[in-house]
Amino acid sequence: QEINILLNEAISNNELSIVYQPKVKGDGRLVGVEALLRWHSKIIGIVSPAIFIPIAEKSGLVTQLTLWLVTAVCEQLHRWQQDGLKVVPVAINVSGNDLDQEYFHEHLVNSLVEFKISPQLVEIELTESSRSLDHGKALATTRYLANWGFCITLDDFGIGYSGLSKLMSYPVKKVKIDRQFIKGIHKDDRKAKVVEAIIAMCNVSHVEILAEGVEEFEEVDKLLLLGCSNFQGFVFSKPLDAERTSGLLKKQN
Ligand code: G
Ligand code: G
Ligand code: NA
Ligand code: MN
Repeated sequence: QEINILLNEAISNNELSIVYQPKVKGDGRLVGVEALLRWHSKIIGIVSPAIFIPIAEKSGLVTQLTLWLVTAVCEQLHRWQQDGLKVVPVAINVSGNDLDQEYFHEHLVNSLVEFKISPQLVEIELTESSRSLDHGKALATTRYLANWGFCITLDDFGIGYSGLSKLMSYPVKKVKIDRQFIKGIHKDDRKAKVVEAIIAMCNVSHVEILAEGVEEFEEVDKLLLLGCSNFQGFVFSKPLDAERTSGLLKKQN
């Protein structure tokens, strides 16, 4: 496909960038950020990751993108630390496809070592890709990364094929409840009940919860009542470029 050919050159053409979306407590205190890819193609303009990530997952190109992002994030953390900023953990999205690759975890660890970044500063958000997977290998890679000290987080929890089984068998520290369950939760009793059940389940296994896609303060209030205390969404902040993220880090110092 044409997009694949262009995407293949995006890295060498310097067309990729990263934005960071804050993760916060109910009072707005910053607890982390999620790194999100942006692609500005010189030929077809801005392309949303919602379009190009699924294509890259099908072609296998996604792992090149992930590894580029990992290196760029480690470089950024290194710069922030050199500037004397108090950094927060940066989450990266890792697709099932990445876990399938032979040397993925070694590349990840090598980037950390190269830039002298503590693994505690990198959170791995596992997203479910549609491609069929080698489950044994994915589990082994995830365990390897957890042993290195990376925080393992289940992304988009509640809408995937294997969320519950991963919650039980993977070394999971955190769960991000999919925004589908969050939107309008303050006026939808069924959503509230489902989220309450997810929270109860996570409490049993000492897994931390974050609500994603929070767009209204009424949702925040409801979620706080239900026992969720970590949030990400437009009501707090959109994804920010590196410079604005630096500004945010300075403010919390
Ligand atoms: O940032 P935005 O809402 O436009 O992202 C759209 C989708 O693309 C989301 O599902 C997000 O998780 C995904 N996405 C963004 N950046 C990355 C990335 O670096 N890797 C992967 N695998 N997915 C990403
Ligand atoms: O799938 P993932 O959780 O990685 O999705 C991250 C994407 O969600 C980002 O691209 C971001 O733009 C988008 N996003 C972040 N906050 C909100 C929100 O409050 N509402 C909606 N609709 N999308 C959001
Ligand atoms: Na994510
Ligand atoms: Mn998500």
